[in-house]
Amino acid sequence: MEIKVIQHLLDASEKRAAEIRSLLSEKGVLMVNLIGSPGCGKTSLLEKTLAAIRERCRCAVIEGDVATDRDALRLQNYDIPICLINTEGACHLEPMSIRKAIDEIDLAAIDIIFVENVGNLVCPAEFDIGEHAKIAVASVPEGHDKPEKYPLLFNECEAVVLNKIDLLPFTDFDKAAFYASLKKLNAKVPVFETSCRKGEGLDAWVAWLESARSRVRGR
Ligand SMILES: Nc1nc2c(ncn2[C@@H]2O[C@H](COP(=O)(O)OP(=O)(O)O)[C@@H](O)[C@H]2O)c(=O)[nH]1
Ligand SMILES: [Mg+2]
Repeated sequence: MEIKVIQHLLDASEKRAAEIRSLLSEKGVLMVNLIGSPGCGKTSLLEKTLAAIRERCRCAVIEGDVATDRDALRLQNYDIPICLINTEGACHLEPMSIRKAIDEIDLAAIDIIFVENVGNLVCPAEFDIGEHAKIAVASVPEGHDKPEKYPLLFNECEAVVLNKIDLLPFTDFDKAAFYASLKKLNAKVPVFETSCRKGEGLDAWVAWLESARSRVRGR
């Protein structure tokens, strides 16, 4: 009996996520879901990406945070709609709160919605929030073994950002090992090596976003 109730909840969540995705697709709005550990550089990546793309694409951000509005405040100078979801302890975002945030955004005036999910490599990977693409954000100081240790995320994602490459000389990060384990999980996934600190590697990532946005628009 209990198992049935849990299944109903999951079905409702999946249904809601599918509704969000079809609404966004109908409006030609791409939604990407940035997932990575605390401190890997998700907000820094958003800062650099918005600076690079906002002249060409109209952007909005949904900020998922356990507590505080710190990340949302960091993005306020970009003059774009920002919806903050404080999960009050929950370790991931869910479609119900994403839907509420989306209903606050004028979709006709937006090309890309960026979601910064709660910093965590496990739960956010398990939940469909209606995004078109999950993006795994990894970073050099976390170590090269993260794809193997958190296979669901690296298996499900449409792109990987490997951030903090400026720190390669100071760590024992083994790029070959990182790519080898990623290949086993998700052979064709594109990887963008970036340094948000130095502003490196962002052009290819931004180009990928723009082509993903064109695909959603062309549907
Ligand atoms: N060295 C280095 N530090 C970075 C880079 N990107 C972000 N950081 C730093 O990493 C810390 C966490 O970044 P933040 O964007 O808040 O990560 P988030 O928790 O994933 O949103 C901050 O001190 C950033 O300045 C990078 O490419 N290189
Ligand atoms: Mg952040």
